[in-house]
This record gives sequence, C-alpha cells and structure tokens, in this order.
Amino acid sequence: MSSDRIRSSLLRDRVVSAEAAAAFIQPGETVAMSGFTGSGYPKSVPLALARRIEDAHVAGQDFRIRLMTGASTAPELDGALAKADGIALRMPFQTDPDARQRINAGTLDYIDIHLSHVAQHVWFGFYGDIDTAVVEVAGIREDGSLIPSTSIGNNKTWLDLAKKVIIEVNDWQPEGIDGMHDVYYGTALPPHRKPIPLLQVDDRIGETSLRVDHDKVVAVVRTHGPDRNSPFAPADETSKRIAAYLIEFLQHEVKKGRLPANLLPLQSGVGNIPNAVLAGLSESGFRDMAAFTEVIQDGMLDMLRDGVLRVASCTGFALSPAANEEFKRNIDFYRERIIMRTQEISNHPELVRRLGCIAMNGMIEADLYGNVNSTHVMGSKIMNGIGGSGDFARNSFLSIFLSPSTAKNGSISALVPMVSHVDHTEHDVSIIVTEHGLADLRGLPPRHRARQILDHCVDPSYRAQLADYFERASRASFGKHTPHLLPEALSWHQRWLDTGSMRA
Ligand code: 0RQ
Repeated sequence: MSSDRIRSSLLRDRVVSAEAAAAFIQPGETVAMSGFTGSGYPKSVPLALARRIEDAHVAGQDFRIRLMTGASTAPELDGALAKADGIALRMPFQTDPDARQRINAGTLDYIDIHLSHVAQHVWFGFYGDIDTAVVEVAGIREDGSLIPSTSIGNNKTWLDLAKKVIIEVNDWQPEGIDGMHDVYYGTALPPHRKPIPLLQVDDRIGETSLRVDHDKVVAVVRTHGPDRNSPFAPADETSKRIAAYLIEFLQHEVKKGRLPANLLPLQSGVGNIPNAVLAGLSESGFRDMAAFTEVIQDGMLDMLRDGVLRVASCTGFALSPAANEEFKRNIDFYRERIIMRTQEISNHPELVRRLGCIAMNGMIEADLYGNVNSTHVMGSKIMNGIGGSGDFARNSFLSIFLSPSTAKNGSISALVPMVSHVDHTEHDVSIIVTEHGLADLRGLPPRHRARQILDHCVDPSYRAQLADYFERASRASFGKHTPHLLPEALSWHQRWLDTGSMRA
C-alpha cells in the first residue's frame, strides 16, 4: 500500500474489525450493499454477518435480512448469506447458484426489477426504510468523501438514505481509479425533475466521489480482497457465428445510411456471445466507437486499449484476472476513457433514448412474434433476472437479442410458439440473432415477424415443427392478427417437463 487509503482522521477513528461492524446489523433489517456484476461488493462484513447469522440459528434465533445491491455480487456476499439462510428477501438482481436454488425452492423471496428503477423506487418509498448500507470504496479523501471502487451501482442512494453506514476500504482496488467516477447529484423526485444534462457519452455531469453524512458512519473496515473475476473462456463456434451475422447486419446498416460509420453507443450484456460480438467488431474495421453500457467486460477493455472504442460509460466491471491486471497496470490510460456512473444514470431510459444506443443482450427464449423471455426457464424457474436488459431494450435505437438456437444439448428450442414468461414484449425487440441467422423484425406486422424468425433463427431440427404450428395456427386461430393455437401454445414446454425434450 503506497499511502493510507483513509485520509479523513474522523473516519480513521471509526475503523473496527469486520465482526464488530457486522454486529451493527440487526435481524429483520433492510441492508443495502454495494456490488454490481461481481465488482465493488463488500468483501468482509457480509462474511462476518453470515457467521453471526449461523451462530444465531444454532442458538435457535431467527436472523434474516432483506438484501439490496446494485446487481449480482459474489460467493462472499450472496453465496455466504444464502448458505447461512440469512436472506429473507433479495432484490434487484442476482446470479448466485445457492441463492437461485433457494429462490426456486420458494424459501427466499426475490424481486427481479429493471436496474434503472431500483434507486427511484427506493426514493419513492416502495421498499420502506434502509436500515444499514454496507459500501466498498477504494479510499476516503481528507474531506471524508468516498472514492468509489470498481462499481457504483446504487451506492449514492444507499449512502443518502440509510440510517447507518458501514464503509469497507479495500486497498486491493487500484488507487488510480480516483477520478474515473461521475456521481450525479441532480436527480429529484417528481414533479420536480429536470432533464439530465448528459448529451454525449463522454459528458461529465457530477462529482468524482460519493458524499456521506459522517454522523451516520458507524464503522469503517479495512479490507484487501479481489473482485470476483472468473477466467475467460475463448469464444466457441456458435458465438462466433452469431457475432458474424450481427456484424454483417451492422455493416449493412452503415451502407444504407441508417447508422453512422462509427455506429451508435453500444450496450452489451455479459458473457461469451457479447464478447465474441465485441471482438468481431474490432476485427471488422469499426473505429472511434463509444459504449454506453452497464458493465465493462474483457472485450470492451480490449477495444479501448486498441483505440477501437474511444470512450465507455458504465457502472461496473466484469473482468477476467488477466484483464484486471491489464486494467490496473494501465489505469491512467483507462481513467481518460472510462466514466463510471450510478446505475440510475448508466441505465437511464431518457439517456438511452437520447443517445440512441445499440442494445445487445442474451435471452432464454423468443417466440414466433418476437416476445422475449430473459429470465425464466419453463416459465417458472428463475435463471438470473431482467437486469438492465429492459432499460435498454425498450429505449434503444436498436434492440438486439442474441442466443444459441437450442439449449440443453438440443432438447430445448430457444424459438418457441409462445414464450413461457415475458420480459421484453414484441414491441421492444427489433432483431433476433442465432447461429443460423438474423431475423430483422423492424417495421413488420406479426405474421411477417414469424416468417423472419422461422426462416433465419430456428434450428433446422425444430424448423418443420414450428412452421407446422404457425401454419395450422394461421388457418385455425380465433384471430388472424397474431395466430395461436391456445391448447398448444405452451405444449413444447410441457413436453420438455414430461419427456426431457421439446421435440414432437
Ligand atoms: O444453463 O448454466 O445450467 O448450463 O441458461 O445460458 O447460453 O450460457 O448464455 O450466459 O449468455 O445467459 C438469458 C441467462 C443467457 C443471460 C441469459 C440456460 C443454459 C445455461 C446460460 P447452465 P448461456 P448466457 C446486462 C444485461 C438477463 C439479464 C441481462 C441473462 C444458462 O443473458 O441472464 O440481459 N440475461 N442483463 O443452458 C432452458 C432455454 C435456455 C436455457 C439458456 N431456452 N431453456 N435453459 N438456458 N437458454 C447485465 C446486467 O444486467 C447486470
């Protein structure tokens, strides 16, 4: 450590152990923690809290909390608290396998909401009071303001509204991150809202640190621990083919004059396919692009380093260990090109619409007419959550969904007669891409959308089956606008549950 990360003597005096800090959290509290896609989450207090909860359970006491974050976190937070059976209610997004198992077993309540909605719904009072905030930072300035770490998420709201604040100062986080953030303090409640003064991706409209009322700070904990960052799998053949179809389409749109040569600001989900798309964009000669997105993953860091991307706005990172090392090594370079914002701004519908983003997200399944299910397997089992996909899908210039055409060794078709759960309606979906091709749904009425999906996206082994459904529905349906055979519309899902395959 090159210098003490806690430069406020007042807050230095509040340094305690993680155990002592966790003791401030009482059973039944609403606890709001930092963290977004495995970055910037508190590393020690949640583990100490989980141990405390386990001890309470052994002693026969009830101890569960209502847990809010920015988005997903890591085994030290979601995993530990879920394993300890310490979470009564979780929101707004999570990806932890233990928590998922409990949610699907019906023992952990989960509210899956648009990430841009979280802060404002808490301000509106929809979730009651926040008792304790636990926020990781990279340092504390002399004036006591907080230097955010590798995610901001909802931290501004948590610090503003919580009755008690616990701060973790993690000196594993790069000191050079100071100055990368842009925390906007101009949001207000209706009817007093004003336009958000952000006109370009690289506009800075706020402050580089977070404010906190020192009277509320009950504990400061020093930590030294890495963000969760899993090694990155190289793109497989399916991802590469999906990426190739999408890039060909974007090139075509540039030729047609519907997109500028450097495209419009990119939003990208996290995972193999989005990374393959980003790599493909770099190799296809696109230059001087911008990203207005939630998460910066390896692909975007590469694009920034290579000058393919001029600037990127985000609220958190999801980096492999190698990319993280590169980020830390060249932090001065990245600080000039990355702006980290609160998630109410990074995902704000007003800004996504104004900037005209190109949204690229994964999906579980889509139906013949372009309704998309991003969250529920067979209509009832949650995978992750809607995350920010809806913030971008509804408001972007182009709303693109990417997926392999089948799942679970081909036993499931990702293109079905009717989706078993709807996250994005047909009105919010312009393009669907699988490894077999790209369905361009823009400007098409429902039956023509079905033709696009049948001709371009469905796996050959399911094409005749889906075409047969569509043709019979087109003849027999009660209404010919969006033809369906109701007794059969969800029969593919039921067949999979009964037989292990959607194949007829
Ligand atoms: O399951 O892990 O058991 O093998 O879903 O699927 O193909 O690896 O794809 O990692 O990109 O995830 C929609 C879940 C896709 C993700 C989803 C099963 C599949 C596998 C993962 P296994 P893949 P991905 C930015 C935007 C919502 C949030 C969002 C997601 C697992 O993209 O969570 O967009 N999106 N956020 O087998 C049954 C199907 C299936 C299926 C896939 N049709 N039926 N299982 N799977 N399709 C980030 C944030 O907002 C923070």
